[in-house]
Amino acid sequence: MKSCRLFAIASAIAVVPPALAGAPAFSNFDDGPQGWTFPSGTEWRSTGGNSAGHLYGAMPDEQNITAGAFAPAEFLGNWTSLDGSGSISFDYRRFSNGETPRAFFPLTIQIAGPGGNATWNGPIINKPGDWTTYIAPINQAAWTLDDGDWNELLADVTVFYIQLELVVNDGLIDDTAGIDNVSLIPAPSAAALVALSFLSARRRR
Ligand SMILES: [Ca+2]
Ligand SMILES: [Ca+2]
Repeated sequence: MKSCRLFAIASAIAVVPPALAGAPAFSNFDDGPQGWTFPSGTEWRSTGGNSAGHLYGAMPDEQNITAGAFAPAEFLGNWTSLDGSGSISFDYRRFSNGETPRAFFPLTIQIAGPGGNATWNGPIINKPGDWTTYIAPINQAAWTLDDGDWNELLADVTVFYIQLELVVNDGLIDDTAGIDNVSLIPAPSAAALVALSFLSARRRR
């Protein structure tokens, strides 16, 4: 009887989709890559982030636009409850543009799953600067649906990718960039709430 119950519990656990269901996920990379995976050209560094560890990309010309990082399972799964209210927050820093930058791509996040795939583009960063926090709201208007259906995509997100390399170089010296503090936030971000309260305060005047 006991083993039957255990089996039932184990079966129930096995069919629970991987992660999320509205829970926040966060990576600060302070003690390692924290489950993120990346192609050559990207690496974990224990210092230099915002703060401590971060994911760092050093991208030679031959690898133009290939460095980036894939989120672990805790960021994946059913994003339906985030639609319209959740957001992705991450810190990005361009350390250097490398040799002879020829073109700059905007900040890029891609999500994909059985239901389709979509791309979020942020601002174009064309010069080195400090760590800056960027927010990608999770609503269809903020994304380009490259394939499939937005609702079906959010129902099962199996890929969440942040592009690190955004400079096309004509020279051989690497452009370098980093990401830190990636979070998936169920409710509007603190920054968005501050902006909203500021706007409503202005409106009240
Ligand atoms: Ca960090
Ligand atoms: Ca490059």
